[in-house]
Amino acid sequence: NRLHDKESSGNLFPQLSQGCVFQPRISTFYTCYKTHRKASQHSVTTISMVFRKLPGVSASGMGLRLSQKFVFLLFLSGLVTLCFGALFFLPDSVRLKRIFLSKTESQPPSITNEAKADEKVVGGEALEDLTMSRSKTESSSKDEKVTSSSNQRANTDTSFDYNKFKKCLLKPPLGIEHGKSSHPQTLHRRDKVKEMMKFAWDNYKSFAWGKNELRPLTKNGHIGNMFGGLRGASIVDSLDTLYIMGLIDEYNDAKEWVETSLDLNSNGEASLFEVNIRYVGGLLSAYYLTGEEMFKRKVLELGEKLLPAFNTPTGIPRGVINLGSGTSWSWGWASAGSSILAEFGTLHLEFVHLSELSNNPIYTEKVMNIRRLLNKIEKPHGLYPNFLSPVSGNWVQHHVSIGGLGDSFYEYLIKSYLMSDKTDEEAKNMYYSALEAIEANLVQKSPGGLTYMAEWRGGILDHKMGHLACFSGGMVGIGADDGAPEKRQHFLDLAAEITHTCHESYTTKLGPEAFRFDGGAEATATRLSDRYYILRPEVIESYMYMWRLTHDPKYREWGWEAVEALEQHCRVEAGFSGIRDVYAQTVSHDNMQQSFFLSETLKYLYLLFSDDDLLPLEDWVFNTEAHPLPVIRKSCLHGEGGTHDKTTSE
Ligand code: DMJ
Repeated sequence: NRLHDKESSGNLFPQLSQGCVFQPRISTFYTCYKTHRKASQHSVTTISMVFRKLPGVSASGMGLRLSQKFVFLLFLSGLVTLCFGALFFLPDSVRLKRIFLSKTESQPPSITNEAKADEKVVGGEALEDLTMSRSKTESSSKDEKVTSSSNQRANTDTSFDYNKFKKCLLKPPLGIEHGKSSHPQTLHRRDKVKEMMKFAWDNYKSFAWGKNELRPLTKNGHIGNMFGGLRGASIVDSLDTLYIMGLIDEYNDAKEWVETSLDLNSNGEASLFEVNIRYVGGLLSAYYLTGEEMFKRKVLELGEKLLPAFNTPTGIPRGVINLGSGTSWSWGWASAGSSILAEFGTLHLEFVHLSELSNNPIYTEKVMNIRRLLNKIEKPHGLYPNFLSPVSGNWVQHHVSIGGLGDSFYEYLIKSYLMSDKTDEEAKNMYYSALEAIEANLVQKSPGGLTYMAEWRGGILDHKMGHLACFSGGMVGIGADDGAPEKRQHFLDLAAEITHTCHESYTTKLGPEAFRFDGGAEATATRLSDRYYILRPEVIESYMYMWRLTHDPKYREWGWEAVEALEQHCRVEAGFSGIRDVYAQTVSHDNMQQSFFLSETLKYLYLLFSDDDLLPLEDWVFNTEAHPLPVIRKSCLHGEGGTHDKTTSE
């Protein structure tokens, strides 16, 4: 420790400091000392003066030799410790790691091989693999401060009254006739979307049953590394879509799989965000729509496993959690061990429902703590940057985006307000202030007259919009009504303009991952690497909301264009696949049927061609993976209430 101390080194090694830079590690210092030993007897004398301070070592030659052995042994043991420690930083797939650290093995070897094979495929997955690299900042559930006063274990009281909940809805969830339109063309289009869902599902079932996603070209399953060893992402993501489409045999198969095969005792490393939006969101929706107690049991069990991610000095969760051990860490690519706004800011809806179902406030406390910190912290120009330190609670970089890394945080502010039956004033205020800052700093008009949301890097605008940012048409739309009265029409116009811009980016009927508005570009991708389309829903999501809000027929027409393009470019023999270049004449498929295609893209299309009484927006709020969650009417749920008309369909 003394050698470590800069001040002592300055006093003790005045001469050595010229030939041998002081090193924090004793081994490095010793090597340096040996090199200089012969050249400088003076230094040796100085060193011996130092070792005289170590117990049992004299300044004599014998003492020096002993000290050399001592230091050498120290060096050796340090080396061994270092090598062993380095094992922790190797990927789980490395054999050495599996041999030495069998407890950290997260997947059986066969799965590891499969995941390895998966790495070769390009597209969205390249990012997925990259995202799983670790950052240096890691926490264990045992050694960091627990920020909640509640019991960390979510002791659950499962006495939630489902029948009462149903009575508190204003309308029947599936409408009078399952949202069936009386307009023949609309009905025909909706049937087509249902057929697409059945096709996507049947192929998943035939070739990838139980795996996370289908690889439609190679006709096999994909596991990936986002879900911590959990399986069946496409099944859990599809439950509600199958149910609302009336694909009841398929829904029953999915339900049976969840009951018998969804194993929550996995010990892998998961994205807290992805597990929350897909698994927690999917199971919650399935429970609320069907009343099956099994879904509630599963989701409460899973929710409890996510709690240790919040054990950080600020209570801001880290991005990755080991579902078995509760250890969490930040993404390797996130600067300085930071957490991502769109990840820790996209938990609110699901966690409030976990508290509702378990009658345990701990989940709400966790997300309210995040809210408190974000509300309090100083915001550059009123904007929320994408990276925040879970240790200091400060912003790490001033990069702001309504697309990737930021997107669903804003979405969850307005949806928290709507889901609270418009009682959560704090969420409302945060949303409208954020929107004001976004309008003042990010919303731009292109030379060609297109409205878009640019990205902001420390005050400098990047004139690009991601496909992900296209959800914002719908978001601004659903928030329009509750804004200041003089701004309502303005918000609706803004929502329509953004949706129009996103439609413009679909020049070939499907749009690229990112498009630009500089160098003469008008909503087009200028880089080859931005031209892929991975079956994302955001543009169609905005069509659906804008249809519900305005009933302008153009939104249904635009939705139909997308259906035709999906059929033409993405449908292959065994499912639907993303494509690598939306501008290419010859289509090249990425061999992935993303689970969000079943949960979001096809669900939003189906709703677009349904009447508004299928999942009415007065009663339901869609999470960011399109899983419908009911509005919580506290006074009704916990009082005498009940407005549901008994004559309605179930
Ligand atoms: C989905 O998993 C969610 O919509 C998420 O919020 C963002 N990206 C994908 C779909 O593009």
